[in-house]
Order: sequence, then C-alpha cells, then structure tokens
Amino acid sequence: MDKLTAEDIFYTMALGRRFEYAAKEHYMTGEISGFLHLDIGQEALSVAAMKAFDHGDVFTTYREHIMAIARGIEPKAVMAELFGKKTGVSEGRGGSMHLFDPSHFFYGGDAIVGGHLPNAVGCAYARKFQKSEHGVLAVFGDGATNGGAFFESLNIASAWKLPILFLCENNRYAIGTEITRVAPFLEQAKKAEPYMPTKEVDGNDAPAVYEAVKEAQDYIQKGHGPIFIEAFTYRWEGHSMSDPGTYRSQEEMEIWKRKDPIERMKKLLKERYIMSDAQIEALEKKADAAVEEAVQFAAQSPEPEVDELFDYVFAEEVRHG
Ligand SMILES: Cc1ncc(C[n+]2csc(CCOP(=O)(O)OP(=O)(O)O)c2C)c(N)n1
Repeated sequence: MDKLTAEDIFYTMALGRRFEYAAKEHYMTGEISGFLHLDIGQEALSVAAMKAFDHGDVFTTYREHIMAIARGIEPKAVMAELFGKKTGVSEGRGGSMHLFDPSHFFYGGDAIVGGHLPNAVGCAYARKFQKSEHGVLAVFGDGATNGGAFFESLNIASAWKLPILFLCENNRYAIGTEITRVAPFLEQAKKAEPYMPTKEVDGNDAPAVYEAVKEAQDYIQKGHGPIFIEAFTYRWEGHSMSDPGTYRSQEEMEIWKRKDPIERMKKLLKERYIMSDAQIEALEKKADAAVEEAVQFAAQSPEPEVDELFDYVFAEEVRHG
C-alpha cells in the first residue's frame, strides 16, 4: 500500500470514529431518532474494504455510516440523513439504516439481516449480463450467515459464476447472541467452502483488509466467479443505541479495545511511512472539523415537506407500445 492510500485510510477511519461519536451524542439529545447502529471499533474493515473495492456496486447492512463516507458520500449528507433532513443522502426518508446513493454505486443500508444478499446477487447477475467491468461487494455480519437467504445467495452465485465478493464482518455477536451458540464454529467462511474460494483476514488490520479486498476485486473482475472473505473484528458499542451490551464481559471488551484499529494504523504511519506526530494530528484536526461541519449542516437543514410524503412510495408505471 502506498503512503497516500495509507494516509487516506487513516484519515477516513479517524473521521468515521468521530462521526459515530457525534451521532451518538446527537441521538442522546433527540436530534436523531429511530435506530442507530454504531461502527466504532470496526473502522479498519469498513474503510479499507470500501477504498479497495473502487470498481463496483456495494450492498451492505444497517451499520453503514462509515462505509458510506469511505465510499465518497459527503459526511454532511450522511449526518443530515441521520437527522432525517431533506438534504440527507436519501432525502431524509431512510435514516441511519438506509443510506442509498446510486451515483456512488452504494445501494444501502438494508435493515433486514441477510436480505440484501439476494439483491446483491441480482445486481451481480445484471453486471455479468451487461458484460460490465463492475463487480459487486456484499458486506454482512456473522449473524446473517445463519439465514436461508445467505445459502441461497452463495448457491446461485457459484452456480452462475457471478462477479461478487461476499465479505463477512465477523464481530462475534448478533445483537446479544454469540456466534458459536448458533453456529458450530467461529469461522463462518467454512460455510462458503463448498461453493467458492475463501480467505480469512484480521479485520482490525486495515492494510491486510485492503490487500485482500483488492485481490478479490481483481479475481471477480476476471470472471472467475464469486469469492468469500471473512474479517474478524469487534464492535465497541452495543448492537444499537438501545442495547447496553451486558452480555459481554468487561475483560473481553478491554482485550479488543487494546487492538484498536486506529491506534494500529497510526503506529504504521509513524513507523513505515515516517509521518510525524504533528502530521498525524493535522489529519485528526481535519477530521474534527469535517464532523463539526457535518453536524452544523444537518442541524440547520430543512425537514422534508409533508406534501412530499408519498413521493417514491410507488414506482411510476412505464407503458410500453
Ligand atoms: C431477517 C431479520 N431477522 C432479525 C432481525 C433483527 N436483527 C437486527 S440486527 C440483528 C443481528 C445481526 O447480527 P450480524 O449479522 O452479526 O450483524 P452485526 O449487527 O453484528 O453487524 C438481528 C437479529 C432483522 N433485522 N432481520
């Protein structure tokens, strides 16, 4: 990974974490409502995967604010969406779980666990049919690998050799359920082994995620069919704002906090890329300013109009002939 990419990944991770803490704060004050799932602790995976997969369509889950930003969507538009404002990326209609921007090939933000996987497979089918350069990246949690939609998606993607990367974000918990209580093993990639090549990666190691996703993107674009990566990481916060997370021990959380992906990236910038403390601090300050600007923009933006409430509810009928 070159220095510019490493710097960009660090900056986006720092921005992402600050963004999430700001979202938490504004949820507490009531400016953000509905559900809010934070990604703190998982920034290496979210940012590096998006930066590496620069040539294709992305389908992901409700824990997607940082992914949307890393994909290139303005932090202002993401924060305004969380605030339910008209200037939000989904015009205030989606909220935290439904960030959607076709101009960045970012199709959610899906609230249904594993529900986006068949959609992603459908998109991969379309891309193959169109002979497009685009591959598809589908990100999902360990919990999603227990649903029928997951197995159906792997099956058809492999039978039809579709250009899709299945990226499992294994943070060990599906709300309060530890993965080995509902699956016979910790490594969910084992479920994909009969269907496609699989790879495991340390999800807190941004360069490792970046390289693995780049390689996988190249693989699917060459027409070899689907591929599966499992990245191991940990979320520091509860499942959502309504979850106090009492099912995890303090000791377990401390172990993972010591594996902080941002501190790790910072160390790398200093040691491998010879960046000074002042240079790193400047990036952090830039991230602070971007988040402050995003919050101000969101707070000052208008609400959607009530008389537009039913727009986009039904598709416009297209008449042929
Ligand atoms: C089909 C379906 N079942 C149940 C739920 C409720 N639910 C929301 S998130 C979640 C846990 C998912 O865990 P995982 O896939 O590991 O993702 P993570 O939250 O850890 O990122 C559940 C059960 C849902 N949204 N959709």
